[in-house]
Amino acid sequence: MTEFNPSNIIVTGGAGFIGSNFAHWVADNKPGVHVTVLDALTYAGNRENLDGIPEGRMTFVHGDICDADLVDRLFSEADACVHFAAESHNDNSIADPAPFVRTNVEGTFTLLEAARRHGTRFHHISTDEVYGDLALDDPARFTKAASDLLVRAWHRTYGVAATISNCSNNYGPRQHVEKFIPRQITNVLSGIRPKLYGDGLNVRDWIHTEDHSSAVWAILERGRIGETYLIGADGERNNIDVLRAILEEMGQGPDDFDWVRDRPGHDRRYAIDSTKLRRELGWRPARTDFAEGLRDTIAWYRDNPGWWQGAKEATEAKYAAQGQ
Ligand code: NAD
Ligand code: TDX
Repeated sequence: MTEFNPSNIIVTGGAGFIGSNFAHWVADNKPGVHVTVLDALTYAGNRENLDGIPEGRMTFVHGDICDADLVDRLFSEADACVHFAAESHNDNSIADPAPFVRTNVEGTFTLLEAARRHGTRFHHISTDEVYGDLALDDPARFTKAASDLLVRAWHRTYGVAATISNCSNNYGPRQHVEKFIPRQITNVLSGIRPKLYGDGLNVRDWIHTEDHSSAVWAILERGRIGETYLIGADGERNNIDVLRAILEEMGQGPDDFDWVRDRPGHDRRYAIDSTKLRRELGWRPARTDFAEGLRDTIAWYRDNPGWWQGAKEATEAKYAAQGQ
């Protein structure tokens, strides 16, 4: 197997949750690699997420992945692109799907065209939800699935050196307070009762974001071109168990939460079989102790109130208007 050793990679969406964790992971683990973050700084992006990455290891470019001229210029100087930029939140996609179509579909198309022109190695970050057990009935899932298909077509038709990974639910530091785990942690820290959708029995397969980063690197370096790899760490848990673990860790009672209106079309269960990734590339998750990962995540939100307090009020107002 020939290894691909990039020295200058573009990380789209690198000011968001998973992209910023990946940029830090590269800075910490791959000394010879320079990262160019391309991020539009939407409500979900935060320049501070990249603080601490040494100068000289990273360049930040504030821009849109749909900007073909900008993308073309960046691709002319890079040897790989890892594509995290997306509209990522299901509840938002139900309220307003337009930005999802634009960023997830048109944005991915714009990047693929640049990869085709410049022969750039391309890794597309996708999600387990594209394999949801229902029809493609919510816009977040639909637009991510559409972007996966574009990547496959650009590989098969134009020979773009692309790989895809579909990962399970991530958790860890710097995740937006709209998402399940940070929402509940910051609710408790703000004196708001946590909110559980539906019957609380929906299952998600949790992976620490550091393990997602190491898996993406393994695929970029050693993955077979044209292949799709599933990333997961055997972390299936239902929502009420996760919530009760948070409550216990934060000194609350097991019933100190509110039941709220369910998400329309709420997927019952996501689960990932990562055997192919483990067998072919020898990848193993390192942060498999969920209780410990949760403790560290709670500590991060407790220690960084300035990071999340600004977004908290607006997020809760939006949820309240939806009865959630
Ligand atoms: P996020 O919402 O935290 O971050 C998305 C980032 O993309 C933000 O920094 C935002 O500013 C940027 N962005 C959005 N539109 C852009 C545009 N048009 N141009 C440039 N930048 C733009 O998302 P996340 O949770 O970090 O997810 C990242 C990727 O991982 C997504 O593709 C998502 O589908 C995928 N994924 C997420 C999970 C999860 O559990 N969160 C699981 C599997 C896969
Ligand atoms: O307040 C809440 N209460 C609640 O019960 C919130 C915000 C969520 N939930 C439930 C809904 C889900 O069953 O928790 C579960 C997790 O919800 P989210 O954090 O919104 O994640 P999910 O919908 O599973 O989507 C995630 O995985 C697939 C990512 O956010 C997506 O980007 C990824 O594509």
